[in-house]
Amino acid sequence: MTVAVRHDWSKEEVLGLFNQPFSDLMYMAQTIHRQNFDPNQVQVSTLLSIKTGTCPEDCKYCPQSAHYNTGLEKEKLLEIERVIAEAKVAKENGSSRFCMGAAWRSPNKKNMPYVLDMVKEVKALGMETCMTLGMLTDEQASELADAGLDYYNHNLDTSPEHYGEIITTRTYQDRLDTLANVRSAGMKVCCGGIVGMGEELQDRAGLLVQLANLEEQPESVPINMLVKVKGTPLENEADLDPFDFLRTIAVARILMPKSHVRLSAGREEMNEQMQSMAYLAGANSIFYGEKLLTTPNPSANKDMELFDKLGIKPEQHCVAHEQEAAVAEQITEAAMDKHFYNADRA
Ligand code: SAM
Ligand code: DTB
Ligand code: SF4
Repeated sequence: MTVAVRHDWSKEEVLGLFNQPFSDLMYMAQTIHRQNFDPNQVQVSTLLSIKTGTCPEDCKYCPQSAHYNTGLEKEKLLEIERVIAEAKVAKENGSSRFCMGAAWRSPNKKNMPYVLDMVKEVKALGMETCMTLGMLTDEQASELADAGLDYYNHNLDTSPEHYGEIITTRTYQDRLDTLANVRSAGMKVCCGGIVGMGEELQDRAGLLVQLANLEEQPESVPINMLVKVKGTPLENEADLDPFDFLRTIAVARILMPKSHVRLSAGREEMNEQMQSMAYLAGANSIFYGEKLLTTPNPSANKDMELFDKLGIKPEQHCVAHEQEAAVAEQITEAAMDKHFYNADRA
């Protein structure tokens, strides 16, 4: 069944979705999820920080900002051999996508050749590649696309209204410009945000409206629960009510029916029941492996145990899907040709 993807959501409509009775919202999200995805498959990505700390930006949630003292051990751009070795381990452990993140405002001229080599080498292992390196010019986006980068992650983080409370060193429009450069270079977009940063329901709705109303919706939508890191300005932020988190996932699923919605940072603080509810709400992607960029994530064993309990299987690499789809198309075409050939002769 096809679901129309809308790009004209109003904040009022989206607030209406959020404010439904919980059971109705979950039912709606799960129905849409099943129309578009296998509900028992979850896409699995592994993250690696390829350059850690001393970032010039002032994102209030981030342990890597040079503006805050979080005691983080900083690290220069990793050697390519180390990146390949980590990607191999991720692949052996069942990850289909390898996401490399750097604590940069944007990549500079000197870094680009190293980063492009990383993309090529990881891709040669047969994995999907993703990077998050900060803002990109259209030229940088094209270089990454030419090297074979599949996804670029760049988050809007929150609503336009709440944004100024969280980051002052780059604007919302800067982020939209990078997303446009990524799109026009032909890469897939991974874009989402963080909840639990003291925002209002209006802001969670506002973020999702921005994402859903992009000219093309992001293929991947990470919903991060704030990881409160000591030393950051948000370290003492009040916990978001878990049901508000689940509602955010469900509304993301309804607004972006064809996107993978990622149950992203914050899983270390969530019990199995909470994570299961997030899958029920339509989340179908996770970061896998015991570290995100700098903070802990549940161990791979723990995730596999939960997958087993729930009957969830990791989604296979998309290249396999693309190949299957191509073969299916050839078979259909051959069958059609035969049909029309016979029909012509009849
Ligand atoms: N420096 C690049 C940039 O921000 O454009 C890329 C790396 S940055 C760490 C990637 C994303 O991680 C951020 O946009 C933010 O959404 C998420 N993130 C960072 N710190 C987080 C935290 N403490 N809790 C949840 N998400 C976080
Ligand atoms: C995203 O939305 N979340 C990931 C990824 N994209 C790069 C990062 C989460 C980082 C959490 C804090 C840390 O580990 O440093
Ligand atoms: Fe830098 Fe990215 Fe952290 Fe912001 S989120 S401080 S840009 S590493």
